[in-house]
Amino acid sequence: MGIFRSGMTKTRTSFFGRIAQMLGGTDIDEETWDDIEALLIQADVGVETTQVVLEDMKQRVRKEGITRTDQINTALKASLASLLVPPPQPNISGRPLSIILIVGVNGSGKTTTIGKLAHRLNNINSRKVILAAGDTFRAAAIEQLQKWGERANVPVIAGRPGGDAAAVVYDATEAAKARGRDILIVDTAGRLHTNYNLMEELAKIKSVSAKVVPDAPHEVWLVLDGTTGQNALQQADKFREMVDVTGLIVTKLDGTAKGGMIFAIQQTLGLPVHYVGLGERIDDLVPFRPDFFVDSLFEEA
Ligand SMILES: Nc1nc2c(ncn2[C@@H]2O[C@H](COP(=O)(O)OP(=O)(O)OP(=O)(O)O)[C@@H](O)[C@H]2O)c(=O)[nH]1
Ligand SMILES: [Mg+2]
Repeated sequence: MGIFRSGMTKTRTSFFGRIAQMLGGTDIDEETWDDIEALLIQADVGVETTQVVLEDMKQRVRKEGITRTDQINTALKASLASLLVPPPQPNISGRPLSIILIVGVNGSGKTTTIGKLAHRLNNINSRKVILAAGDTFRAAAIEQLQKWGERANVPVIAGRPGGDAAAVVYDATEAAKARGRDILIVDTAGRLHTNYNLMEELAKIKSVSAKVVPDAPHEVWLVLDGTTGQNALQQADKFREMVDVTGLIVTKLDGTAKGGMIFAIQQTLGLPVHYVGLGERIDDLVPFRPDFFVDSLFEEA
C-alpha cells in the first residue's frame, strides 16, 4: 500500500485528491457533475470511460440517497474501483519451463521492467529466472540487460549485437532447460507497429520458442508507458493485432499526473494489468492491486 501512495503522488495531488476540497459541502447539482467530469478527463481517464464513471456514480448517488457533495468521494471511489479487475495469477507455473515475452514501443520501460521482474520472481517469489537478450537491434541493449541480470542475480543469455533475435531466444530456451530454470523472460527491441521487419521478428521469436517448449510463450506482456496517456491505448490495439498479448505492465506511473489512464486501459482493452512501475529502482515494480491503487489516489480521511 505504501509504495502505491508514494508512487501515485503526482496523480493524487493534481487531480483525485483535490476533489474533496473542490466540492465542499453543498448540495449536488449539475455543476458538481461538470466539475467531476473535468477532473477525470484531465487525469486522462478518457472521454468514454469518464461517461461510464459518471453514470455509475449517479446510480450510486441515487441508490444511497447521497445529497451533499462532501459525501460524493465514496461514490467516486466505488465507481472507479468497479472498473478495475484484479489480475489473474500469471500463467507461469505448473510446467518445467514457462516463457514470458515482453513487447512494446521504444523506451516504454521493457528492459528496466524485466530487471525488476527478474528480481521479484527470482528473489521474492523464489522462482529460478533466466533472461534472453532478444533486443539485438539497439546498441547497448545487451549490456543494459546484463547489468540488470547482475543486480537481480539471474543469468542472461545473449548473442551478438545485430544478430538474429530468434536465434538468441532459441539458445536461451535450450540453456534454460539445460540449467533447470523455471522462467525465461525474453527482452525484445522496441518497435512501432509500422515497422514490418521488426513485427515479423516478433512472430519468429514466438514460433521459435513454441518449437522448443509446447504452448510457449505462456505470457506475452505489453509494456505501456504510463506517461503517454491515451496514446498507449492505440499502441496496445496495434500490438494485439500482431501478437497475442495476454497482459499489460504499465510503467512510469510515478512520473505522471495522468495516472487515470489505467481506468481507460481496463475499460477499453479488457486486458489484465499484472504489474505497475512506480520508480526506477529494482523494487519499484509491484503487482497491481485495484483496491490499493484506488485508495492511493485519494487523500487519507
Ligand atoms: N520513473 C520511472 N522510470 C522508469 C520506469 N520504468 C522504466 N523507467 C525508465 O524509462 C527509461 C527507459 O527504460 P528502458 O527499460 O530502457 O525502456 P525499453 O522499453 O527497454 O527501451 P528500448 O529497449 O529502447 O525500446 C529508463 O530511463 C528507465 O529508467 C518507472 O516505472 N518509473
Ligand atoms: Mg530495452
